[in-house]
Amino acid sequence: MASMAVVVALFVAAALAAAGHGDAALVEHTFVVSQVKLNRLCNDTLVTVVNGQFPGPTIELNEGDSVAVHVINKSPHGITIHWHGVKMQLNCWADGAAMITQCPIQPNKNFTYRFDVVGQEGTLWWHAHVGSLRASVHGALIIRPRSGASSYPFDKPDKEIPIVIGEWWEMDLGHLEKNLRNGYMFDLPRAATINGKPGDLYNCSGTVKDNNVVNVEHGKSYLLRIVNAGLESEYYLKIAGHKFTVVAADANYVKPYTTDVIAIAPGETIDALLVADAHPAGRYYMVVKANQPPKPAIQFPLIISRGVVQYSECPGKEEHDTTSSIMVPEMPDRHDSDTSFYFHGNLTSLQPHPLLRPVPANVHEHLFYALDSGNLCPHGESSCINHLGPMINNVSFRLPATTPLLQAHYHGNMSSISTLRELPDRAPRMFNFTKMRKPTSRATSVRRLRYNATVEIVFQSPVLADTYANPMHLHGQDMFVLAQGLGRYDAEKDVATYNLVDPPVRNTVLVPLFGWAVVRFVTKNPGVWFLHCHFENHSSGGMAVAFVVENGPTLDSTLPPPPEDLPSCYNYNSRVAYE
Ligand SMILES: *[C@@H]1O[C@H](CO)[C@@H](O)[C@H](O)[C@H]1NC(C)=O
Ligand SMILES: *[C@@H]1O[C@H](CO)[C@@H](O)[C@H](O)[C@H]1NC(C)=O
Ligand SMILES: *[C@@H]1O[C@H](CO)[C@@H](O)[C@H](O)[C@H]1NC(C)=O
Ligand SMILES: *[C@@H]1O[C@H](CO)[C@@H](O)[C@H](O)[C@H]1NC(C)=O
Ligand SMILES: *[C@@H]1O[C@H](CO)[C@@H](O)[C@H](O)[C@H]1NC(C)=O
Ligand SMILES: *[C@@H]1O[C@H](CO)[C@@H](O)[C@H](O)[C@H]1NC(C)=O
Ligand SMILES: *[C@@H]1O[C@H](CO)[C@@H](O)[C@H](O)[C@H]1NC(C)=O
Ligand SMILES: *[C@@H]1O[C@H](CO)[C@@H](O)[C@H](O)[C@H]1NC(C)=O
Ligand SMILES: *[C@@H]1O[C@H](CO)[C@@H](O)[C@H](O)[C@H]1NC(C)=O
Ligand SMILES: [Cu+2]
Repeated sequence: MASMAVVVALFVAAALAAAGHGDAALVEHTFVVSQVKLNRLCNDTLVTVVNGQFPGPTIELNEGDSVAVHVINKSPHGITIHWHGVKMQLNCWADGAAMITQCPIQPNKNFTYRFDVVGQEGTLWWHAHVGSLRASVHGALIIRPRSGASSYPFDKPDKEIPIVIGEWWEMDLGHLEKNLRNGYMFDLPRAATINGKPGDLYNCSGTVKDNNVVNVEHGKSYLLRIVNAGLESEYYLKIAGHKFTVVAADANYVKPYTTDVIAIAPGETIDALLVADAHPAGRYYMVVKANQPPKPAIQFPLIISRGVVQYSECPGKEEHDTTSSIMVPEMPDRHDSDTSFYFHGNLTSLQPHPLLRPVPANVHEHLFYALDSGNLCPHGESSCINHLGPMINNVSFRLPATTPLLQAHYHGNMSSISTLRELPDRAPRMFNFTKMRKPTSRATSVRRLRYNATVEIVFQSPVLADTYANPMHLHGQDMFVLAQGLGRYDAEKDVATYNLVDPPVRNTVLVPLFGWAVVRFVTKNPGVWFLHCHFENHSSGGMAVAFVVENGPTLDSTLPPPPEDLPSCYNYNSRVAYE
């Protein structure tokens, strides 16, 4: 086990006990970030984690609560923590995106993130937002209604169970990030994990201790709070002999949707009810299987993990017969992208609900973002074939080297960032986003947006082979996902398919493989908000842009000054541009 002796100073304030009182509470945690050796797959691997745990601690709170997380960095890396999906109204400083909103917390330093969670209910998560460290520095963030679980818009479950899907990397994550930034994209995790466990399909495993075990009682219902914290794969999740009723996605309620398979891309979360109604003597595998693009995309070994669902009250049996067979679900094919397309297409928001707003009608900014990868190689394709630069509209994003964008923006000297460039609103004229490896270039691309503007973005994935779906994640606000489709977006006919009545509301939109998706949001939150693909592969490489949202006319639409102890960038040089 962990060689470290960290005092896990964790206390959750009155919030949890006080369910039903409706008073806002302060929820406080201490996150000690350090490197520990964890044993998986017959191997001790040095990993960076919070409080010695993989995945890290779950934060639980009620809507309206305030959160204070004291991050103490005992690791050798610069650290930031991003509160994925939390809206951070007028609190961009706490968003935790390295070099976008803050400098990393240096080794042996500490910083306290303070934020309120308002107007959101469901499952979100937190993760490191620097380099590729989020692979092991992450955990769930659970928001219950202010008056407790009794005001869920669905039958109160008997129990709630976080299911954090992750990936186990045996390589140094700093090295991984360096490779990705330099356009080398062929590193792979050793295994997928469910709540940190790779399951029994791998060598050096094969016993119950390698499986995540969910114990259920017959007839009871369970709310699975599912997070995909993996770096590189969308996953299909199934439990043999059981169905799910999806009730929320990205901490927004959806109309109950019954399915036997869940598709979840990196950055997405799903809340799903599971009723334990199968034969209680049986045992059932819970499987997560990576959904991978078809040939001619490079074919990787299958990334899969499984856990077990078992019934604790098994009539006529004292204990489960560990040799009895466990029922295996029939999984979608690894190249099946239709199941994901339909799963995403079938989600609609739960209307009416007090937390849901109507879709804004008048669009002020029409953006068309072509997602692709170009060739960053300065001397032509043949000399450095692996220099892929993921990009939006022919600009591959690079972080500013010394001053975080938000700091520069706040002080009115954005122009001091020499790599800054305004991202064009559409792809270049001749850009047909069908063929990879056209030349591209790097810049700190930003798009300025005025306060209270309605923004519509059409995201277009490449339509020819050897590409990926792209889960695009927006910080600081949720997006209405109006439509998705295959092939090239065609305004003439596709506008007619927009769902302006009950579209799902998400912080991450999966732009389908060979297809497009359209989102809308209103800029009500001044600051600098990162928009990026949540495949680490693509985000480290540059499929990203920063939205600079101006202040509004009033004090309550103006970004307050930064916290006094916001980390400074002194000596931060781990990010060396390769050009
Ligand atoms: C956090 O840093 C401050 C300033 O360096 C220091 O005074 C304080 O003791 C530190 N707290 C912890 C818990 O390390
Ligand atoms: C253990 O991990 C190291 C990298 O940390 C790797 O080189 C080695 O092959 C692994 N050993 C096994 C048995 O998987
Ligand atoms: C990373 O992305 C590139 C470009 O889309 C793709 O060619 C490559 O196969 C991906 N690698 C991994 C490990 O996902
Ligand atoms: C397990 O080990 C065997 C024998 O060493 C090897 O052939 C096989 O590929 C390994 N399987 C996995 C999933 O690593
Ligand atoms: C919903 O899913 C079904 C199959 O599961 C599919 O036929 C249908 O097209 C989907 N609806 C949308 C809007 O994607
Ligand atoms: C930006 O402005 C701030 C405040 O005026 C100043 O401290 C800082 O040096 C400036 N940075 C650059 C790069 O000009
Ligand atoms: C896309 O561009 C490539 C090269 O730039 C060209 O060969 C191809 O014909 C174009 N495809 C379409 C559909 O325009
Ligand atoms: C994309 O950017 C590169 C580098 O600036 C440039 O050479 C190329 O012409 C651009 N592509 C298009 C289609 O405009
Ligand atoms: C935001 O814009 C809408 C119209 O798009 C307007 O009705 C509303 O009053 C504006 N709100 C603020 C705070 O400016
Ligand atoms: Cu992507």
